[in-house]
Amino acid sequence: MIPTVTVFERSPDRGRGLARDMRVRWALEEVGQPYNLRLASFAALKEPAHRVRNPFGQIPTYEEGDLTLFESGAIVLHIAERHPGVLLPEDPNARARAIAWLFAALNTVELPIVEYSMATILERDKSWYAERLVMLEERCRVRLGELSVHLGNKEWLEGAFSAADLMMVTVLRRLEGSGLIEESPNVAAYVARGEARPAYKRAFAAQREVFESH
Ligand SMILES: N[C@@H](CCC(=O)N[C@@H](CS)C(=O)NCC(=O)O)C(=O)O
Repeated sequence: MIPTVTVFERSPDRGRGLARDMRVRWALEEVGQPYNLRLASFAALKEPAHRVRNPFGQIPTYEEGDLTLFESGAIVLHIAERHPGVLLPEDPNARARAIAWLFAALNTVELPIVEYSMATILERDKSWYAERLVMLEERCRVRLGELSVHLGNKEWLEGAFSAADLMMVTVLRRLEGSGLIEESPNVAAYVARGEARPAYKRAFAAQREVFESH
């Protein structure tokens, strides 16, 4: 069954692949699963028809037969579980650790990154912006430093490339242009390794194509 993914009709990131549908597209490309798109405007996301798919009126959503999912983490985990051994290790303990890292990407690393990036978009005109930015940058730096120590010379977070890396790389990419990633060369190299994967490139090109044709 071909799943359908809801994505922005005109992504506010202007095709830079920072919207959260990129994770889902990338996961689908890694497992070789074709998908259909449902393009939505910001207004359409807030309509009751979409809130049935996602109560919070956001992208991405994922429909596959009787199953409708929201939350990019849940969708990526679902795709990974549907394709054993591709995006999650077969060994139960290694698999549990990869899932822990997937949660860490979303709950521990993405949190300060989203706060930082939202501030740079929405709070630039505030009198306290500069002071707050320093604090938010520092919070990101702490997490990046800790991630850098864990990564060390490893290629991926837990053995082979997994859904955890896919999620972590997309989370880290939200700092693009801030200069923060480059402060940790092994983290920068890790992001570059993710971006070099053929499945990533296909997903990136597909989301860019939607932006350019709208
Ligand atoms: N935690 C959610 C966050 C989803 C989210 O924030 N989506 C953004 C795009 S990346 C969105 O739809 N924004 C439009 C809005 O909130 O109106 C997930 O990971 O799926």
